[in-house]
Amino acid sequence: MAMKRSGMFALMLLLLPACIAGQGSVTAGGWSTLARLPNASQPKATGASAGPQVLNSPIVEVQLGSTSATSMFIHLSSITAPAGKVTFLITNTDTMEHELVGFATKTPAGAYPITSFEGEANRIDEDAAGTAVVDTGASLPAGTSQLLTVDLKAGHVALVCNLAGHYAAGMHADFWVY
Ligand SMILES: [Cu+2]
Repeated sequence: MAMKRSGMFALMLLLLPACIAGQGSVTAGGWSTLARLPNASQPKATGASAGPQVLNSPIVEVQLGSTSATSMFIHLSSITAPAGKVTFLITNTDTMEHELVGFATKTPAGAYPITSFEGEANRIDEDAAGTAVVDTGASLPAGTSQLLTVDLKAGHVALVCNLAGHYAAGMHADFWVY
């Protein structure tokens, strides 16, 4: 009995790399006792059981960061997306916190007056900026990422980081939904 158990354990260890690789199933290796029916088709490479999950919405990669204390950026992998669900993969590449907020508005992202918000100077007034359609909520700590899927209507979105001083340092980007 003890021998059999250790044998099973060894077998599981052997199988482990195949599981980690995640490509296909172990039965595809040919040592399964189940015979494949002649007309059985290969499983389609879609769906949850076929490796990494595929997001159906288009993905826009967003990089938040800075090159100096007064020069900060929002970089986008695409400045457009079709209307509907859009997933933003937001990465804070910096050593400080950043956030991402997007307003549905005709105002160009860089054209907001810098006033104050929530009692803090050197921010734009989010209450007057338009409807918030993108919002990371809390700030992203340095070196972290966040996936954010939102449903967007056609039009212009002004993306900003509105932590004090960050908008003035350049953290604004225009985005268009068509
Ligand atoms: Cu910022």
